[in-house]
Amino acid sequence: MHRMKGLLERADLADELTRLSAAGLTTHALDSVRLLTPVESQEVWAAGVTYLRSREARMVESEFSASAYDRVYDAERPEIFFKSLPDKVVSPGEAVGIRRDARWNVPEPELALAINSAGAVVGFTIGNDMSSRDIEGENLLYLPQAKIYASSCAVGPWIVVGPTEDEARQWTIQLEIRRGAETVFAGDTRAGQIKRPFAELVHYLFRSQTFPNGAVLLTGAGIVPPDSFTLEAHDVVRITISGVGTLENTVSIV
Ligand code: DO4
Ligand code: MG
Repeated sequence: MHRMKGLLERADLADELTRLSAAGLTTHALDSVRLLTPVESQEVWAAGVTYLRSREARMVESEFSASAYDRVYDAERPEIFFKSLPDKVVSPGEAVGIRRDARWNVPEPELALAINSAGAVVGFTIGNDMSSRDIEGENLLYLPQAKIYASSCAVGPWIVVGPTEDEARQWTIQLEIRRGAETVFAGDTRAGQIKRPFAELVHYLFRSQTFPNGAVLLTGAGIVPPDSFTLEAHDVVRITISGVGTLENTVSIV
Protein backbone atom coordinates (compact mmCIF):
# COMPACT_ATOMS: atom_id res chain seq x y z
CA MET A 1 0.00 0.00 0.00
CA HIS A 2 1.57 3.30 -1.09
CA ARG A 3 -0.65 6.02 0.29
CA MET A 4 2.10 8.65 0.40
CA LYS A 5 2.68 8.40 -3.34
CA GLY A 6 -0.97 9.23 -4.08
CA LEU A 7 -0.91 12.16 -1.68
CA LEU A 8 2.35 13.59 -3.02
CA GLU A 9 0.92 13.63 -6.55
CA ARG A 10 -2.21 15.64 -5.69
CA ALA A 11 -2.17 19.20 -6.97
CA ASP A 12 -4.76 20.11 -4.29
CA LEU A 13 -3.01 18.36 -1.39
CA ALA A 14 -3.28 21.20 1.15
CA ASP A 15 -7.02 21.59 0.40
CA GLU A 16 -7.54 17.83 0.55
CA LEU A 17 -5.86 17.62 3.96
CA THR A 18 -7.98 20.51 5.25
CA ARG A 19 -11.09 18.75 3.91
CA LEU A 20 -10.08 15.46 5.56
CA SER A 21 -9.38 17.11 8.90
CA ALA A 22 -12.88 18.66 8.86
CA ALA A 23 -14.53 15.40 7.78
CA GLY A 24 -14.99 13.95 11.28
CA LEU A 25 -12.48 11.11 10.91
CA THR A 26 -11.50 9.18 14.04
CA THR A 27 -8.67 10.98 15.83
CA HIS A 28 -6.06 9.69 18.27
CA ALA A 29 -3.97 11.59 20.80
CA LEU A 30 -0.42 11.91 19.53
CA ASP A 31 1.03 10.35 22.68
CA SER A 32 -1.22 7.28 22.29
CA VAL A 33 0.15 6.21 18.91
CA ARG A 34 3.51 5.06 17.56
CA LEU A 35 4.43 7.17 14.56
CA LEU A 36 6.02 5.51 11.55
CA THR A 37 8.28 7.40 9.20
CA PRO A 38 6.31 9.29 6.53
CA VAL A 39 8.56 7.64 3.90
CA GLU A 40 6.72 4.72 2.25
CA SER A 41 8.07 4.07 -1.24
CA GLN A 42 10.29 7.14 -1.74
CA GLU A 43 14.06 6.81 -2.05
CA VAL A 44 15.95 9.14 0.28
CA TRP A 45 18.77 11.21 -1.20
CA ALA A 46 20.90 13.88 0.43
CA ALA A 47 22.70 17.06 -0.56
CA GLY A 48 26.05 17.83 1.07
CA VAL A 49 28.26 20.82 1.83
CA THR A 50 25.33 23.22 1.49
CA TYR A 51 26.25 25.21 4.63
CA LEU A 52 29.55 26.99 5.25
CA ARG A 53 29.77 25.11 8.57
CA SER A 54 29.66 21.77 6.75
CA ARG A 55 32.38 22.86 4.31
CA GLU A 56 34.63 23.95 7.21
CA ALA A 57 34.06 20.76 9.19
CA ARG A 58 34.80 18.46 6.25
CA MET A 59 37.96 20.35 5.38
CA VAL A 60 39.25 20.01 8.95
CA GLU A 61 38.35 16.33 9.12
CA SER A 62 40.39 15.42 6.05
CA GLU A 63 43.49 16.97 4.56
CA PHE A 64 43.15 14.35 1.82
CA SER A 65 39.67 15.52 0.72
CA ALA A 66 39.76 19.20 1.74
CA SER A 67 39.97 20.59 -1.77
CA ALA A 68 37.02 18.46 -2.94
CA TYR A 69 34.79 19.90 -0.22
CA ASP A 70 36.08 23.40 -0.84
CA ARG A 71 35.39 23.14 -4.56
CA VAL A 72 31.94 21.58 -4.33
CA TYR A 73 30.65 24.36 -2.06
CA ASP A 74 31.15 26.88 -4.88
CA ALA A 75 30.70 24.59 -7.88
CA GLU A 76 27.66 24.85 -10.12
CA ARG A 77 26.79 21.17 -9.53
CA PRO A 78 25.97 20.38 -5.88
CA GLU A 79 27.00 17.25 -4.04
CA ILE A 80 24.02 14.87 -4.08
CA PHE A 81 24.21 11.29 -2.92
CA PHE A 82 21.91 8.33 -2.41
CA LYS A 83 21.12 7.87 1.28
CA SER A 84 18.50 5.17 1.90
CA LEU A 85 16.05 2.76 0.41
CA PRO A 86 12.56 3.56 1.72
CA ASP A 87 12.25 0.25 3.61
CA LYS A 88 15.40 0.98 5.58
CA VAL A 89 14.40 4.41 6.88
CA VAL A 90 14.24 4.61 10.69
CA SER A 91 10.98 5.87 12.22
CA PRO A 92 10.66 8.38 15.08
CA GLY A 93 11.44 6.71 18.41
CA GLU A 94 13.43 3.86 16.84
CA ALA A 95 17.20 3.49 17.12
CA VAL A 96 19.57 5.02 14.59
CA GLY A 97 22.88 3.22 14.15
CA ILE A 98 26.54 3.95 14.72
CA ARG A 99 28.94 1.62 12.93
CA ARG A 100 30.90 -0.75 15.16
CA ASP A 101 33.96 -0.24 12.92
CA ALA A 102 33.93 3.56 13.24
CA ARG A 103 35.44 5.73 15.99
CA TRP A 104 33.84 9.08 15.24
CA ASN A 105 30.08 9.13 14.68
CA VAL A 106 27.70 12.07 14.51
CA PRO A 107 24.09 12.81 13.63
CA GLU A 108 23.44 15.32 10.84
CA PRO A 109 20.22 17.24 11.46
CA GLU A 110 18.74 18.27 8.13
CA LEU A 111 15.63 19.91 6.71
CA ALA A 112 14.14 17.35 4.31
CA LEU A 113 12.09 18.06 1.19
CA ALA A 114 9.20 15.77 0.21
CA ILE A 115 9.12 15.82 -3.58
CA ASN A 116 6.59 14.36 -6.04
CA SER A 117 7.35 12.51 -9.28
CA ALA A 118 7.28 15.76 -11.26
CA GLY A 119 9.98 17.30 -9.05
CA ALA A 120 7.69 19.66 -7.13
CA VAL A 121 8.45 20.23 -3.42
CA VAL A 122 5.21 19.19 -1.74
CA GLY A 123 6.22 19.49 1.91
CA PHE A 124 8.92 19.49 4.55
CA THR A 125 10.08 17.03 7.18
CA ILE A 126 13.23 16.28 9.23
CA GLY A 127 16.07 13.95 8.31
CA ASN A 128 19.01 12.58 10.26
CA ASP A 129 21.93 11.79 7.94
CA MET A 130 23.96 9.68 10.41
CA SER A 131 27.63 9.76 9.44
CA SER A 132 30.95 8.19 10.43
CA ARG A 133 33.40 11.07 10.20
CA ASP A 134 36.58 9.02 10.57
CA ILE A 135 35.63 6.77 7.65
CA GLU A 136 34.53 9.74 5.51
CA GLY A 137 37.71 11.65 6.44
CA GLU A 138 40.10 8.81 5.68
CA ASN A 139 39.25 8.77 1.99
CA LEU A 140 36.44 10.40 -0.02
CA LEU A 141 35.89 7.09 -1.81
CA TYR A 142 34.69 5.67 1.53
CA LEU A 143 31.75 8.09 1.62
CA PRO A 144 29.10 5.42 0.89
CA GLN A 145 30.39 3.36 3.85
CA ALA A 146 30.39 6.42 6.09
CA LYS A 147 26.83 7.36 5.10
CA ILE A 148 24.89 4.28 4.00
CA TYR A 149 24.73 1.44 6.51
CA ALA A 150 22.04 -0.16 8.69
CA SER A 151 19.81 2.41 10.43
CA SER A 152 21.84 5.37 9.14
CA CYS A 153 18.83 7.44 8.08
CA ALA A 154 15.85 8.59 10.15
CA VAL A 155 13.03 10.69 8.70
CA GLY A 156 9.95 12.14 10.43
CA PRO A 157 7.92 12.79 12.45
CA TRP A 158 5.54 13.88 9.63
CA ILE A 159 5.42 16.01 6.50
CA VAL A 160 4.29 19.63 6.81
CA VAL A 161 2.39 20.79 3.73
CA GLY A 162 1.77 24.41 2.84
CA PRO A 163 4.82 26.54 3.74
CA THR A 164 6.75 28.19 0.93
CA GLU A 165 10.53 28.01 0.59
CA ASP A 166 10.81 31.58 1.90
CA GLU A 167 8.85 30.57 4.99
CA ALA A 168 10.88 27.38 5.48
CA ARG A 169 14.10 29.40 5.29
CA GLN A 170 12.99 31.33 8.40
CA TRP A 171 12.90 28.15 10.48
CA THR A 172 15.49 27.29 13.10
CA ILE A 173 17.07 23.85 13.26
CA GLN A 174 18.18 22.61 16.68
CA LEU A 175 20.15 19.55 17.66
CA GLU A 176 20.29 18.23 21.20
CA ILE A 177 22.14 15.07 22.20
CA ARG A 178 21.40 13.61 25.62
CA ARG A 179 23.44 11.00 27.49
CA GLY A 180 21.47 9.83 30.50
CA ALA A 181 20.31 12.96 32.30
CA GLU A 182 22.96 15.15 30.70
CA THR A 183 22.88 17.22 27.51
CA VAL A 184 26.24 16.46 25.91
CA PHE A 185 25.76 18.66 22.86
CA ALA A 186 23.31 21.38 21.82
CA GLY A 187 23.51 23.58 18.77
CA ASP A 188 21.33 25.43 16.31
CA THR A 189 21.27 27.04 12.90
CA ARG A 190 18.76 28.54 10.47
CA ALA A 191 17.49 26.86 7.31
CA GLY A 192 18.13 30.22 5.65
CA GLN A 193 21.87 29.43 5.80
CA ILE A 194 21.47 26.74 3.11
CA LYS A 195 23.50 28.08 0.21
CA ARG A 196 21.45 26.86 -2.72
CA PRO A 197 17.77 27.37 -3.59
CA PHE A 198 15.72 24.21 -3.00
CA ALA A 199 14.70 24.17 -6.69
CA GLU A 200 18.37 23.99 -7.68
CA LEU A 201 18.97 20.95 -5.44
CA VAL A 202 15.83 19.25 -6.76
CA HIS A 203 16.78 20.09 -10.34
CA TYR A 204 20.11 18.27 -9.97
CA LEU A 205 18.46 15.33 -8.17
CA PHE A 206 16.07 14.88 -11.08
CA ARG A 207 18.69 15.31 -13.84
CA SER A 208 18.85 12.05 -15.83
CA GLN A 209 16.98 10.34 -12.98
CA THR A 210 13.34 9.39 -12.38
CA PHE A 211 11.36 8.98 -9.16
CA PRO A 212 7.96 7.45 -10.04
CA ASN A 213 7.00 7.41 -6.33
CA GLY A 214 8.53 10.79 -5.51
CA ALA A 215 11.61 11.22 -3.33
CA VAL A 216 12.86 12.73 -0.10
CA LEU A 217 15.92 15.01 -0.28
CA LEU A 218 17.88 15.96 2.85
CA THR A 219 19.29 19.46 2.34
CA GLY A 220 22.58 19.20 4.24
CA ALA A 221 23.82 19.75 7.78
CA GLY A 222 24.61 23.15 9.29
CA ILE A 223 25.25 21.95 12.85
CA VAL A 224 28.42 20.00 13.51
CA PRO A 225 29.41 18.97 17.06
CA PRO A 226 33.04 19.73 18.05
CA ASP A 227 35.68 17.38 16.71
CA SER A 228 36.15 15.88 20.19
CA PHE A 229 32.55 14.63 20.18
CA THR A 230 31.36 11.19 19.14
CA LEU A 231 28.03 9.49 19.71
CA GLU A 232 27.70 6.55 22.09
CA ALA A 233 25.17 3.74 22.34
CA HIS A 234 22.00 4.82 24.22
CA ASP A 235 22.49 8.52 23.46
CA VAL A 236 19.25 10.27 22.48
CA VAL A 237 19.32 12.53 19.41
CA ARG A 238 16.62 15.21 19.24
CA ILE A 239 16.32 17.29 16.08
CA THR A 240 13.78 20.12 16.19
CA ILE A 241 12.84 22.29 13.20
CA SER A 242 10.63 25.17 14.26
CA GLY A 243 8.12 24.81 11.41
CA VAL A 244 7.97 21.04 11.53
CA GLY A 245 8.38 19.41 14.97
CA THR A 246 10.87 17.06 16.62
CA LEU A 247 12.49 13.87 15.39
CA GLU A 248 13.87 11.86 18.32
CA ASN A 249 15.87 8.64 18.12
CA THR A 250 18.06 6.63 20.43
CA VAL A 251 21.45 5.39 19.24
CA SER A 252 22.57 1.77 18.97
CA ILE A 253 25.68 0.06 17.63
CA VAL A 254 25.21 -1.75 14.32
O1 DO4 B 1 30.47 14.71 1.61
C1 DO4 B 1 30.14 14.83 2.73
C2 DO4 B 1 28.78 14.81 3.19
C3 DO4 B 1 28.20 16.15 3.41
C4 DO4 B 1 26.90 16.11 4.12
O2 DO4 B 1 26.28 15.09 4.31
C5 DO4 B 1 26.34 17.38 4.61
O3 DO4 B 1 26.92 18.45 4.39
O4 DO4 B 1 25.29 17.33 5.22
MG1 MG C 1 24.48 15.39 5.57
